[in-house]
Amino acid sequence: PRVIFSGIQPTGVPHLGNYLGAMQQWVKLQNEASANTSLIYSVVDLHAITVYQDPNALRTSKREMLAALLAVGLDPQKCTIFYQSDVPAHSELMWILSCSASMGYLSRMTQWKSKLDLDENANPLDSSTKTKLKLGLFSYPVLQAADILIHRATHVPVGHDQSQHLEFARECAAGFNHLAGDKLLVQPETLLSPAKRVMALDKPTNKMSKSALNPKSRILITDSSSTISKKLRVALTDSIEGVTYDPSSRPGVSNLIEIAFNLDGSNHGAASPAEYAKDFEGLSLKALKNKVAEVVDDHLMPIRSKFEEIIGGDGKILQEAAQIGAEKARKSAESTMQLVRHAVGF
Ligand code: AQP
Repeated sequence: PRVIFSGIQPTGVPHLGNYLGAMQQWVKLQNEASANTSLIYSVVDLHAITVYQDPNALRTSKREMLAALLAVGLDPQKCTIFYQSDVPAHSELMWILSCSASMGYLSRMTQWKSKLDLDENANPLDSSTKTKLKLGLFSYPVLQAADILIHRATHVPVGHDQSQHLEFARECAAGFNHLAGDKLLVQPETLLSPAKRVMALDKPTNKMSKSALNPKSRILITDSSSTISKKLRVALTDSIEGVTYDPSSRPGVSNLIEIAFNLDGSNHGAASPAEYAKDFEGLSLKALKNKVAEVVDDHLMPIRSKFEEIIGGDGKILQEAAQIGAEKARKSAESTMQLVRHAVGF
């Protein structure tokens, strides 16, 4: 059987990076799934609290994220969609994996460093680092490994920024299996999304991110037509004439082309962003931005109205989806945990 697992943090309304890097791919996998494939998608609230979240804001973000997953086309009957904290076994497996996970390996991870704005050589035991660095932020890749391994996932669709964590999850599975003397946990494969890295509009060398301070750095999947146009109008490009695709010398322009290509490339019969860009060669950058705004707005319009409908309703759709999801996820997790508990001697 093929088991697909992925997660998304409820840290705000998802943006085009989350959509192209994750959610669009999740829906595609759902629509193409055969009978022997199960799809499990989690709103990973335990991960969200690795940096402080206002409790009421977190509750709102969780509902918004679940609504967004339904709005983009995920179907709770076809997939298991659940809040991570509804399945305590994720935390239990994390603890068990922590007991054989290597501190050295976690020290080399880049995500905790970028969250704390530290350089890539930062060491968790440096005196300036260790007061700032919380244990949960340092060890969350172990929780991520538990999320994946507990459902015996065979494939994990993610953006490029998560590849390192997937490698670590495979290492955790191998380490546990070695101690257990058995192939109990499954080593998952990474399914890299075609839109590997959507960049920030204001700084196209950084990835588009929910937590970046500048709201104009990202397009939310709920943004109105006029907000989409405004954000694209001020997106950082360059002063070179005409439209060409060259990510290293023209990161801003190339990012816009990639965004439009990933939403609209198939309508143009283009196989790559470079080929897609040829259709816009003669345009000014202003006209390119208008074109991209149009493509983005056309694509997001139905998603946005579905989202408004779900969020504006009486909450039943969300409640029901969360309940069905939690039940299915608990069952899936429990079947692995019975084997794991026995293997460690409980
Ligand atoms: N810019 C991006 N390009 C492509 N994929 C992206 N993803 C995130 N940003 C981009 C993918 O979205 C999925 C869910 O990500 P997440 O919510 O777990 O958190 P993140 O990767 O940390 O994303 P953000 O938006 O930057 O959130 P904050 O600011 O809260 O940290 C993942 O599959 C990721 O690859």
